[in-house]
Amino acid sequence: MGPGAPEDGGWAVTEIRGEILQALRQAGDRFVSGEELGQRFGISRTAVWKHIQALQGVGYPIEAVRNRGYRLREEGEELRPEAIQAGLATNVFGRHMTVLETVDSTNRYAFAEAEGGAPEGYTVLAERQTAGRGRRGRPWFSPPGHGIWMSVVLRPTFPVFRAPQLTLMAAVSVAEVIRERAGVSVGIKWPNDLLLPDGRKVCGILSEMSAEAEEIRFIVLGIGVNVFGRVEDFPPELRGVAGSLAEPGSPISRTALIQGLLGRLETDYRIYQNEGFRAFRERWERLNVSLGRRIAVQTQSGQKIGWARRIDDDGALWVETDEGHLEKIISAEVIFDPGS
Ligand code: BT5
Repeated sequence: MGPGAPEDGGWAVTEIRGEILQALRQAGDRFVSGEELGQRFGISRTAVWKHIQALQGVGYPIEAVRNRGYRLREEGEELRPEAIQAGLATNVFGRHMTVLETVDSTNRYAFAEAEGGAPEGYTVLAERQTAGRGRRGRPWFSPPGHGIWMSVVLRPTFPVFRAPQLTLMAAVSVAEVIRERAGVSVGIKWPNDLLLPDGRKVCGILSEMSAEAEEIRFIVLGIGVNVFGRVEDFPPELRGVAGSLAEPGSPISRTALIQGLLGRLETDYRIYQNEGFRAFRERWERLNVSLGRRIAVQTQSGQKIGWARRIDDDGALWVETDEGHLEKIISAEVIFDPGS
């Protein structure tokens, strides 16, 4: 049991909602009473009802009937491979696909499948991740039904040193699709974050690579987008820094977003392979919220503070440091507006 508010019986919110869903699935057509669920998870019936409402809000078709309890109907906006593939305009991306109810990490799963020979474009999606990962071992919060937790296997022929640029390319593709299909003006924070207009992070991208010497065997491109969620749906440490595209219950279709993402990513990946990041630079500049900002960059060789000045054809960020040097940053953590 993880830490949590007392009314949640010590469970983390994301865990308990996943467990409630699982219990309803197992019950099939049968109604499960709030009392039974409450006893099972050590929480009150009111707390059960609160979680059910949250799940309904993100699209789970749960019937609630007085004196009988709850039942999960098997339709609605769950992620289903047939529905996603039916509207897919791609040749390879998403043509092989696994959609899981629960997984530790779609990146971990896709990586293992790629080692076993999964082809380029193979896509893994999950309704929830129990150990979603960010960079440097950081966790990625991935509650059931609230987002798009997706990984795509790539088998590029370009050299290892170009791999980080792929994340920048993906940020452009994802930002454009979100703007077009969800109508939210997200901006790109170099290198791998998409931010809402108020600065909260709504999407993170994590590419993980398997390489031998200078040759890439494969890359797993992992994308996490918070689609539905209110402030209180995030754990306390993420409130204020994380945000979602929409409130639960909003008429955004995750299926349509995924179709859009896979389509745009496939097209852009082809362009990138032929022309490199240069072909994306203008699109990146239009979407970026980093340039002109005062930033702190944490690189392997230490911290530097200064102004983000420009991005070059290789996707490197050029920073004018307070010492008066112009430095080229290829990989780093960036903090906006650091205190002095
Ligand atoms: C990232 O790492 O932003 C990359 C996240 C990639 C997640 C996807 S989901 C599908 C695929 N499978 C995986 O296992 N991962 C990928 P980073 O820049 O290190 O940011 C991590 C930090 O973002 C954490 O330390 C938190 O502060 C914050 N964070 C965690 N969960 C978040 C969320 N859902 N929304 C916004 N911020 C979050």
